[in-house]
Amino acid sequence: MIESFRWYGPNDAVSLRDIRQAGAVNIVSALHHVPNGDVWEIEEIKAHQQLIEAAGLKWGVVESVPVHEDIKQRVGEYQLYINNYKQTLKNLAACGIHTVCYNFMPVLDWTRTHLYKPLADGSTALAFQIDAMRAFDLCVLKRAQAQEEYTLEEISAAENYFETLDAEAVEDLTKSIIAGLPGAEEGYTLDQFNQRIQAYKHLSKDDLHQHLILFLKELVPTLESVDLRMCIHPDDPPHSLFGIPRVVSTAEDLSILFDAVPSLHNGLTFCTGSFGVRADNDLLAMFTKHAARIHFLHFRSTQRDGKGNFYEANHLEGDVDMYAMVKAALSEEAKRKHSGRADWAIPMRPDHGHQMLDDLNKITNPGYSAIGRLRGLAELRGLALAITRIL
Ligand code: DNO
Repeated sequence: MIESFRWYGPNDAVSLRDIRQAGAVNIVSALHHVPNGDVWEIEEIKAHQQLIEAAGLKWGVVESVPVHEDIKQRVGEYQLYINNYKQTLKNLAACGIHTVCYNFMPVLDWTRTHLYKPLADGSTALAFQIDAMRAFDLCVLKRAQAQEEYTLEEISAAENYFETLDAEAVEDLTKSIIAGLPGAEEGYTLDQFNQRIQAYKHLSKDDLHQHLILFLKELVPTLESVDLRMCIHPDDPPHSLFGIPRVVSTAEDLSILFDAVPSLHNGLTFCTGSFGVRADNDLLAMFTKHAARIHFLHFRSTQRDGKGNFYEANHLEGDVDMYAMVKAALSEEAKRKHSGRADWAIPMRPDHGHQMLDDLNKITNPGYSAIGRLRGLAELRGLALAITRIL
């Protein structure tokens, strides 16, 4: 596995030097300043790449080139945005970057209700609390259809939860959900958010699947001609929010997508933390089935409580069997190497980490402080070394 770390660019509180000291060799980054839908110009890509190379590191993975909402809904200027997307991919390949992570989550990227859940050891974790999500939907957003989509019990639990919040807590919750977590290229006001959601009222899950498939079918010839591997990131959390469909959450979703567009350039980012939120996702089976097209690994674990709530656990704890996942990744690499695949080494980043130690006193990107991820990487590195020795 190529040890990788996400870097948000020159404004990131975690510097490239910090990342190098964590032992990572590969950078996962994006041109966050380019507006969603615009072409990433070669000069811009090169300027970012030079910063990374000057620190003795390599920019090996883009996370993410965002997919414009028009493409997801297939409305408005979607054809222009698809053409721009292709041009961006060509430009990245021309600069020597051949792995691109993206997602197809409508409106919101990854979503949490609480960004600083205190843990027993004094560190903090990202968390998702279902009553908080529903309380926001029913009592803050006041989405018209919400009353029909939830059961009476769910509504009363959400309303009771809402009663416990003061104005500041309501604002914090709202911000956590709609202001955009790091890497989400869009944040909204309540009004904008409501409008965006309404735009999906007439789109079914099947429609969204088809829009994704059509998008990929258009990209494949470009991907193959410049040998660029796209890898879709699963929905996080892996279920519908606010009544909007999500189509990369389950084993069945993956089969639909990869049966329709079988090229190996249509790949997957295997995020154990996202898929792992569903108890009905058999992570190892999903990994094994699609192993050949996994071009990027996000390793982290979550702890579920069986009621729809979860928090992010330490990398080797929680519900994910990290030993099994690392072993599966290393076995896939060995298989690829044996068959002569040039891309046998798979980039892996420790995904998120707890805010801990000195980072508790710093302003950091939620989930992306240095020390929590350093701990995650160190633990994963040790696990991988031990498994390699016995494979
Ligand atoms: C969260 C990340 C997401 C992810 C995008 C991929 O930490 O895993 O921001 O990068 O959804 O497109």
